[in-house]
This record gives sequence, C-alpha cells and structure tokens, in this order.
Amino acid sequence: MSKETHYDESNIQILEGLEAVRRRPGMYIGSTDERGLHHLVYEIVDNAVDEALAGFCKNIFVTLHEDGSVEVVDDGRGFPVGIHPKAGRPAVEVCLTMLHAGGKFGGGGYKVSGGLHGVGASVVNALSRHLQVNVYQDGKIYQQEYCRGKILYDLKVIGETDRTGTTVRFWPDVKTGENPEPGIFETGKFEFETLHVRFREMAFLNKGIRITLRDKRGAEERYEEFCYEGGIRSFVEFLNTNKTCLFDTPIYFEGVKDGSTVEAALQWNDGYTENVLSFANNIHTPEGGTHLVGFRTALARAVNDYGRKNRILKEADSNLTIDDVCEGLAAVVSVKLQEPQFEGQTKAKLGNSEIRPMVYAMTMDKLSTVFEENPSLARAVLDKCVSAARAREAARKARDLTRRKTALESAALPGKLADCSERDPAKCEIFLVEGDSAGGSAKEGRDRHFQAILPLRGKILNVEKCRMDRVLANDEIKAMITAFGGGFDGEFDPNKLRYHRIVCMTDADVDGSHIRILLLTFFFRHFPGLIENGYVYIAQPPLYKITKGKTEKYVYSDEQLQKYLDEIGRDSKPDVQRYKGLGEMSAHQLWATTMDPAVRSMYRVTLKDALAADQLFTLLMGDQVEPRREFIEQNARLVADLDV
Ligand code: TSJ
Repeated sequence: MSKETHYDESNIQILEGLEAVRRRPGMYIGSTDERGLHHLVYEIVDNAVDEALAGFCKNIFVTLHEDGSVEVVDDGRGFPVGIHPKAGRPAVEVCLTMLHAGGKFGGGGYKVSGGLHGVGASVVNALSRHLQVNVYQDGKIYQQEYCRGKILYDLKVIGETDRTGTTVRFWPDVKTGENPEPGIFETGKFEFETLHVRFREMAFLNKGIRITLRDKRGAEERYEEFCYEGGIRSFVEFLNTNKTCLFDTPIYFEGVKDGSTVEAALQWNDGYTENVLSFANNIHTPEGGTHLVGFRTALARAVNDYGRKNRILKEADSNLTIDDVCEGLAAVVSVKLQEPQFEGQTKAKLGNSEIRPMVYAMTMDKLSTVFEENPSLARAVLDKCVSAARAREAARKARDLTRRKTALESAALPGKLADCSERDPAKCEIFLVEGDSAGGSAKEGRDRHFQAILPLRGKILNVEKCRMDRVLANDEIKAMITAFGGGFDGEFDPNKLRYHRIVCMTDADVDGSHIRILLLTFFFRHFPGLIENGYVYIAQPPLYKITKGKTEKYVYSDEQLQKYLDEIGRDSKPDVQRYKGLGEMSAHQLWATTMDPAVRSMYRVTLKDALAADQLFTLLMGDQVEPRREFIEQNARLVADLDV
C-alpha cells in the first residue's frame, strides 16, 4: 500500500471492505467452488445487461481465454469516468473498489438492477488475482488495473477510439498452492456448457439483447450466439421444442404496476409434465415464491371459471386442482422489481408479498379474455385438464393401495430383489439388470455385502407416453420404487434412499441402450432428485476379451481393442472374443469386468442442462417421429452412450 500515494482515510476503508470479501467470500458469492466461480462471470455480465435494459447497449461478448481469464465486452455508453462527487475518484474506480457501489448509484442509475443479488463488480475485483477495465468514451480509451482489488495505477487514457462501451477482463484468484497469497477458488475451470445455459436464459429473459459466448481455450474455438426478439415467448417455444402443442403460439402478457413489471408466456403441450419456470430480476427461482403462486392460482381459477360457465364442468364435479391445470404446461413467469427479497434455503424463492396479487390479477385478466375469444383453444385446454384430473384420481387410489400394503406387510421389498446386507445407504449399490439370465450371473458374482441386484423383465414402460395411473400400475416400476425407498415425484426424500448408487447394467447393444434410455426417462421424470444428487450410474461391460497364452485382457471399445492388439502384436494370433450380452459372461467374469469397484469403470449420469435433457427425452421417447429419426441418424453414437 505504501507506494500508492493517493490513499487517504476513505481509501483505507475501501481496502478494508474488499479485505472482508476476501476473508469471507462465501458471504458474497455463496461458495468458492465451481458455482461461485461462475457467479463472477454472471456478476460482470449483469452490469452490461443493465446497460442493455436501460436501452443503451445491444451486444455483449463474453470470451473465455486460454490463460484462465474471462473478458466481457459491451457496446453501451461506457462506464462514467467523471469524478464521483462523494468519493472524489473516477466513478468507474468507485464501482470496482467500493462494496455495494454498483450501477445503481448516482441518481441517474437504472430502475431495477439484476446482479447476483446485487453484490456488485467490486466483489469480483476483490476475488480476482488481476482485473482490467477499459472504458471507450468521448473518443478516448480509459484503462485501470487492479490486483486482488487493490488499485495498480490511476485511471489513465491509453489511446483513441471511435466506439463506446465497457470491457472488463478478470483473472479469478484460484488456489494454486504456490503463490504467496492463498487464493480463493478451489477451481478456475469455467464450463462452457454452464455459461451457455445461463446466457441463453439471459437472452430469453431480455428480448433483443445479443449475448455471444466464445471459448478460445483448447484447439477448437467454440462459439454461440443468443438473441431472441420474442423474449420469453421464444423461451416457451423452446421449452416445447418437438412437442405437440394444444395451440400454435404461446399466450403472452406483460404489465407494469408500482414500478414492477410482470411478464408471462404459456402454452400447453399434450404431454404430462409441468415445466413452469419463474424468475425475479433475471434470477431463476427454482423454489418459486409469490410470483409463481399468483400465476398458478390464477390459472386454476380461470380454467375452472370457464369450465363452470360453459358447463364443461358439471355441478357434481369437483374443481380442477392447480396440478391438473398445469399438466403439460410450459410457461415462463418473469418479474422485475425494485427491492427483491429472496428467501428459502438457497435464496431461490421470491418473498415479496405485493407481487402475488399483481401476477394473479394480470394472469386472470389475460386468460379469461383469451378463453372467451378462442372457444376452441379453451375447449382443448379444458379437455386436457379434465383428463388430467381423472388420471390423478386413479393414481391417488393406486398410491393409497401401495401405501396400505407397505404398512401391513413387513417385508414389502420386491421378491426378485437380491438385497445386500450393509445398511448404510452411502455404501450400498443396486444393479438394475436386464433379463433373468444376466440377473442370475449378477446375483452370483456380486459382493453381497454391499451390492444388491434387481433383475428387470421385459420392456420397461415408456413413462413419457403415459400418465401417473399407468406408471404406478407397472410391475417393474413398482419394484424399483419399493426397492429404492425414498418415495418418488413430489414425495421424494433422498434421506430415505436405501442405495446411493443406482447402476443401470444393460447389454452393449441396441436393445440394451433402449432399455437404458427408458430407465433414464423414468428417473428423469419421476426421480429427478436421483440424478441431481449424482446417484445414477451406467455400468460399462467390456466389448471384447483378448486371450494370448495365459494372459486375459478385457477392453471396452473398438479403439481400445486396436490399441491393445498393436501393443501385443497380431502375429502370434491372440484370441478375440466379442461379448454380445451380459448373459454370455460367467458370474466371475461379470464381477471382474463390470462390478468390482477396483477395476470397473462406470459413467455417472449428470444433469448440466435440465432443459436440454427434457428436450432429449421428449425427442427420444415422445410422439414426433421425424425429428427423432433425424436426431438418431445424426447422433447414433451419442444415443448409444447417453450422457444426459
Ligand atoms: F461494473 C463493471 F465494471 F463490471 C461493468 C460495467 C462491466 C461491464 C462489462 C459493463 C459495465 C457497464 C456499465 N456497461 N455499461 C455501463 N454503464 C454505466 O455504468 C452507466 C453509463 C452511463 C450512465 C449515465 O447516467 O450517463 C450511467 C451508468 C451507470
């Protein structure tokens, strides 16, 4: 600090502020893992999005550089460089070095600010080993740089320009173990996919802005551009990609009240899953909140009102529930408000109570009008909701029956389950095995201490094409639900699961991959918690056994086979045996190649992009034949080893 002569008392305060961020980063960005790291990018991009929402910027470019830095460029007015009256320093410096001094300061700021719960760019600066800001304004290029939030030199002019805008490039402070500073982040690796999903979402939520993501790391440059003139209407169309919809264009409305804006788009498809996403100030609220409650309640009310008025619902019928009217519904609800209050465990639930009646009134108003003006649309929606209600009633009865059984019979576990003796779920594995013969080998070959086997007979039900009542009537599905423990759908409780590894062990052929996809579809639709917690795995049986003299070697792909044959030489004629199915292996071979934790390799099924997974399952399992055929032709290999 001694070299920096301009530090007076207020600057010391600045340093103390940013020191607090470095001491307790979790307080400001949630965590210092991959999530926290990505929040840095969102925080900077949010500043540029604010400029776009104010109407002064159209393009935002994000670049991931080889050296681990991220660069964000916008074509806005350029961050003000004039002296901030209170701080006596250039405004851009104040924003990057003082806590809570974001775009909102100085009267002329923006109406609503996104920002990751508005922590501000100074937090990113504090947590960066290095940060450089360039401002293009009034024909000049201004620049300033920082190290862990400390100013390296005063704002200076470094050249001339004919454009305007702001550029921030930062190098996150990653723990390396070698530098004198301990570092902040456990990892410095930015995931293209994660950023891709978030920027796509940002572009949907803020119509017209263009966000470009460029990845310059690695040999092949990757590039994605997001811009949607339709905004959340396009978002809903995207959610319904390849689905059959009840009507052509999403219903859309927008309204402003008391300085808050409410926007929603919705469209039903003929499927059975609800896909309603809610956002507050561009932040996804997976736990919902007042905006979502207002929306869903109004929806049910509008549908019931119309049904009663037009005698589609008879006097004796009970009201359709919210879940009934949300079956097959894709919708996006986005509110922007002055002072968002986030609640809940992960701060992912909107708490502002004034928002609920606002969203309720606007939704009621719009839907009533749309139904009145489009009787055929209204009829299609009501028919769908009425059959949803019937199926729900049937499913409830089936569920009550299973529950009662469970309470009465002491050993409720399915008969064909060969359970393990260990009781700590974290140590337990269950293998779902296709067919009785492979099931037999697996039962014999396993380590019965911690490995359970559940053989599955015949075809697994395609849950994409049937409602809950039929899902619950299926024997294989019932067996899985009782074996796993922990309930499913809305009642799922990971703490009651009996196994923390659920392994799909199917043949390495077309049928095997089909069964695997059916299983994954079932987990994704009815046990999403299993995938989110990383409990689902795909076993990797070998493709070949190579015998030469006394040595035996298993390989898992054609590439591995060629490589191994090159290694040992082909002249003394090694014996290559191709496995077509698990059933061809002896119990011992199955253990030694696929089940023994010491040698096996398994894929863990992950869910980076829930929306992409939804579309993939729709595509693979849904009704529309042509897009599926195209997809499978183009991605034959991917379908064979699907990593959701
Ligand atoms: F904050 C930041 F440094 F991280 C950052 C800010 C990063 C990036 C990529 C962009 C920005 C940013 C800020 N872009 N545009 C602006 N605009 C303003 O800050 C601004 C411009 C003009 C006026 C005005 O009243 O004339 C007011 C503001 C707040």
